Amino acid sequence: MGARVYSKEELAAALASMGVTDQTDVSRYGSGHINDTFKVETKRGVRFILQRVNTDIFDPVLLKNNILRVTSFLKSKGVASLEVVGYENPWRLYAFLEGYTSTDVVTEVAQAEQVAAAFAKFQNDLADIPPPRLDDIIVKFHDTPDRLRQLDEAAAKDVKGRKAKVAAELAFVEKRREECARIVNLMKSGDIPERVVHQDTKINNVMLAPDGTNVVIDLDTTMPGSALYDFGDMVRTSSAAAAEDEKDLSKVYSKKEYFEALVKGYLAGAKFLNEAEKANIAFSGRLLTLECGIRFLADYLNGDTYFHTAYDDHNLVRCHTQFKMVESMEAQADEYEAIVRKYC
Ligand code: ADP
Ligand code: GN1
Ligand code: MG
Repeated sequence: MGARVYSKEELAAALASMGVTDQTDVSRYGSGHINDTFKVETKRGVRFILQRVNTDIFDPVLLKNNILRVTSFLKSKGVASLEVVGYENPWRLYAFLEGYTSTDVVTEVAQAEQVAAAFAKFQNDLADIPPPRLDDIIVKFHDTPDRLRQLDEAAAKDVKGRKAKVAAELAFVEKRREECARIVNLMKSGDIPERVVHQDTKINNVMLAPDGTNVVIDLDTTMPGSALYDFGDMVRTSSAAAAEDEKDLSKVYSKKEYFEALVKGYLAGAKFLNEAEKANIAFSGRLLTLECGIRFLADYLNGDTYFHTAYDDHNLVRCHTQFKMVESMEAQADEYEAIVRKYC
């Protein structure tokens, strides 16, 4: 889906509903695939992030409730997080995190360790959020077999006539179908516990501070799930040598030194993991990356209705990088298992 265009009046009305009338500039911001995000400059010199929640994907009422619960709980603990300045569905206004940067690819080893530490801390910080259980904002979000079912459905419908073009990609998935249920089965059996986790741990969902005190953002999918969803999805972008939409696949692979930094940073903070979780740390990277590739492929077949795209084959390009990452992790599986053992 290409970016929706908003009129100046529409943006001004949204801002006014949340008490801001002195904006000097409102411009598109960031590279998120889901919401519409704007940076707001004001006469006072204070900056904000204005966001229109994607209501095709989220139930805005449930989402607002979860976000307010999570952010206020973190605030009560003194944890640096997103600060909600206004929330008038489907719009919301966050304080601009000044002095932080955001990136789509890891550029140095230390960054990977810091990002992993930030997500381990996030899971620790939310472990004692008071009941009731947070809502399942997107049901079966990381249920990989269900993502396979959605891919099968998209291929069967083939609404855009794209299926013939992706025979190799579908065959790639087919070969790995069996292993897709491993984490959800371990959750069903109770071997892997449910925890409050982020579920969208890509590198640009962390704001990086020069001193490494990074802040986790994009809290929309913070809900009950497996800790491994977070670690696995982290490996997907934070061990990657190139961007998620790099077209030159020779540049795309999982970097062992970044993976090691992720394991080190995550395990130093995630002391709560049980044996079944630890045993599947390396596997989770492969699985969550495969799952994301499956989602890009399904969206491509569906005619690009879910993720924001900038050009026709954007989702297919993203699918290719994810599958290349999976192959790279498969080729290094023994080394990655050894790294996990070293830090466990
Ligand atoms: P999406 O759900 O579409 O991914 P995000 O909430 O992740 O949207 O926001 C998109 C991008 O906007 C982020 O990757 C980050 O670069 C930037 N961003 C979001 N919130 C803030 C904030 N409070 N301060 C500064 N930048 C932000
Ligand atoms: C989306 O919102 P964003 O861009 O941070 C998606 C993630 C995917 C990611 C792939 C709610 O994340 O699940 O892993 O794109 N978020 C949602 O880049 O579906
Ligand atoms: Mg995001």
